[in-house]
Amino acid sequence: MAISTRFLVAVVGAALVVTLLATLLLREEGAAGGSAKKVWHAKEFTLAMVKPDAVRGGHTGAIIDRTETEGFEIVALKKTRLTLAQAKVFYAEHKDRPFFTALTEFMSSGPVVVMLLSKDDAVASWRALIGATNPTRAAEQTMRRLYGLDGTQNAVHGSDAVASAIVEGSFFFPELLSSLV
Ligand code: IDP
Ligand code: MG
Repeated sequence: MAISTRFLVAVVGAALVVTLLATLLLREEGAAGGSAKKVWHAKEFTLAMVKPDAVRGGHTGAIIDRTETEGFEIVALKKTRLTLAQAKVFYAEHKDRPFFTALTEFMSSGPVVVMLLSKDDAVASWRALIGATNPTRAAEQTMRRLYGLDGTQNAVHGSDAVASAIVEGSFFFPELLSSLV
């Protein structure tokens, strides 16, 4: 009898934990008036960076302000300076591109401000907010259009996928790796 009581308590306890998790992780999804369904949901992360040109230009404060206004939570933030070797690791995917030397020299030319950001759909929404890679082709009011100088010195970085955000997030904030995956 004692065992079955303990079993019952364990089952009820487990059910409560599952219900609590579901409340935190499930949200309604579906058009207004349409058939809404519950889907599993966890906030997404992205790695954002104020590049050396924008730090030098005094735009860090405006970029952070806009970041919060647009609903991103700043999970972690630091100002640091990449060595040339670190810039080469960070941009390793571009190592065979003609602009690799200019890019890595630029990225190690002065301090950067890196931010780990969280929001629903963080990767895509940050990319939309910063705009196209080349500031002259970026939409009005995007960060790159506002603050970018040219195709290399384009003011801001943003991860291009959730998988990249995890790699880049752990590059700058290795202590937070467990909260990213
Ligand atoms: P992204 O930053 O928009 O993701 P990527 O293609 O990943 O763009 O390129 C990384 C960075 O390399 C760019 O942000 C920019 O600083 C630089 N870059 C990209 N394409 C060119 C180019 O054609 N000429 C010079 N620099 C470039
Ligand atoms: Mg990229």
